[in-house]
Amino acid sequence: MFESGAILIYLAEKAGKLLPADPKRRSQAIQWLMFQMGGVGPMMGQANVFYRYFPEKIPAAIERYQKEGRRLFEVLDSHLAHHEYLADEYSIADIATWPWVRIYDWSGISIEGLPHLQAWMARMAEKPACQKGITIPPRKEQPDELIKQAQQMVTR
Ligand SMILES: N[C@@H](CCC(=O)N[C@@H](CS)C(=O)NCC(=O)O)C(=O)O
Repeated sequence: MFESGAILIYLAEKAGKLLPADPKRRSQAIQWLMFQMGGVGPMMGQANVFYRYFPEKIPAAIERYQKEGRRLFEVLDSHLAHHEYLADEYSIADIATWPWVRIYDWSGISIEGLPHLQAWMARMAEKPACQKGITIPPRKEQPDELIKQAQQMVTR
């Protein structure tokens, strides 16, 4: 099985948890899951590549992906102003999105002036399962070693 969003849908269906059964609410959860799969993950991924890993510093590329990341954060913030979680109830959409958003600083994307996004991040960070999830797999490498591995990955 591959692709994190597909894996999350499979696990949610198998467990009967974290994905609403009602078709409309289920669709909302899947829409936000796809927002992460097609937007937040790839754009923050590229922000990381050009801001942190790529051997050549290309200001226009760094700016492009950081700006797009910020725009996506603003979409999340507006939505979260009226919803406690992305699909109202806590779901795999939040689980897919939070690990990306929480590393905003690594991507060089500001969360200043986005109070609803920040409040959602705090709600997520309070959950024991989220706290546990970010320790798996355990990080053995030092940050320098991680950067070296990422540099090799993006230039091969
Ligand atoms: N499609 C994959 C994720 C791919 C992805 O998000 N890769 C990230 C983290 S490894 C990235 O930074 N990609 C940038 C790149 O490889 O250029 C999934 O969700 O299962």
